[in-house]
Amino acid sequence: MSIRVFSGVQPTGNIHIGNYLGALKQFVDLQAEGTSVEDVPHRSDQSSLNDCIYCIVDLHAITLPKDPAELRDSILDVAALYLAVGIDPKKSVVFVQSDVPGHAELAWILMCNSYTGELSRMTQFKDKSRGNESAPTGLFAYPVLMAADILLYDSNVVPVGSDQKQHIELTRDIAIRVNNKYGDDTFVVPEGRFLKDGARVMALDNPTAKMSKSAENPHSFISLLDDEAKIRKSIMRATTDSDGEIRFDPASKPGVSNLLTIYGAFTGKPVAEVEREWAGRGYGDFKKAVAEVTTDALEPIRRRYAEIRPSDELRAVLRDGAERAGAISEKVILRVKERFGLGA
Ligand code: ATP
Ligand code: LTN
Repeated sequence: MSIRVFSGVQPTGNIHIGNYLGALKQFVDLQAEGTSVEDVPHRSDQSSLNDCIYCIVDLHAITLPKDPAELRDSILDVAALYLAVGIDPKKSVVFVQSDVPGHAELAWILMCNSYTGELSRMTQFKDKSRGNESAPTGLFAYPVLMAADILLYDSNVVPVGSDQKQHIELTRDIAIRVNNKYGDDTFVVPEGRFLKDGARVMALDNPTAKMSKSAENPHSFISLLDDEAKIRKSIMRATTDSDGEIRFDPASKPGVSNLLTIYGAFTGKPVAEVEREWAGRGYGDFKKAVAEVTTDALEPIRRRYAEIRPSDELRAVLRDGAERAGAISEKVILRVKERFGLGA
């Protein structure tokens, strides 16, 4: 039996190199390989190829108000980017969350098995609501919907950026809690998969905060669709420090460390090796090199995206994906309803 991989990206704003290095690149890598059993402790078999499901999580996007026309466009933008980075719809299932009703259905069941206390501790909710009394209930319940996404497909492995660690832990806690109450094989307990180097790409203008789509300064992030001139400008402007030493030390040198992370992730070299390669050289030259490896990596993605985004095939891929995802999820919903005593 193969290992089931599941992940999702929100259709909001520009997908940036943080999303790519933390998540999308892993999606593509996992599609081409069998996951090592070390990553999945509860499985003893070694699969040949993973069974990957990649979702565009539009229900998560409406936790904060969205313009309907923009949302519809963003869904297709992310779908086209999935394919442009190398997700192959013949090998992986690609679909839109709201096209499969089981996500919202399971989310309700899980809400009845999660605690307001544990949800109040989620840092993403705290950051986004900032104690605001009129924060939407959906923003509070967001991690439960994410747990439903994952558990709905009996997922073994969830590749995400390290900012999602807390949500993965919650998903595991809920799965274990339900299994203890309703039977051990109600849910598969999933594992997160985080990249060691590059799991968290920081904002170029403020390297102590994560690179984010919602930043106001366009030079804070590099979108996967930025052209060469914009990439170079954003990297040359990146905040560093005044001691002039190229060394990986995120606590006291966050800007330089972030550039080392980005360079390492795009060249496939461990950060320690990049550090040795650049020891004793200047920030200016290093930034030029970071811009170059970034441009080289993004240029083919941009080219493929321009072909895929206007094509009719995109919607056909999503329709087919929704059908395949629907068939898998229906079986899990039936199992869960049966365990809970729900339905006629
Ligand atoms: P943002 O905060 O930039 O608006 P997000 O994290 O809220 O984005 P998604 O688009 O759903 O929302 O993120 C998709 C994937 O990208 C997730 O797996 C997330 O962990 C990862 N990711 C987001 N930002 C970064 C980052 N700066 N570094 C590494 N991974 C990231
Ligand atoms: N919460 C995630 C997006 C997300 C997700 C998922 C990731 C929603 N559902 C299921 C992995 C699996 C985020 O904000 N980055």
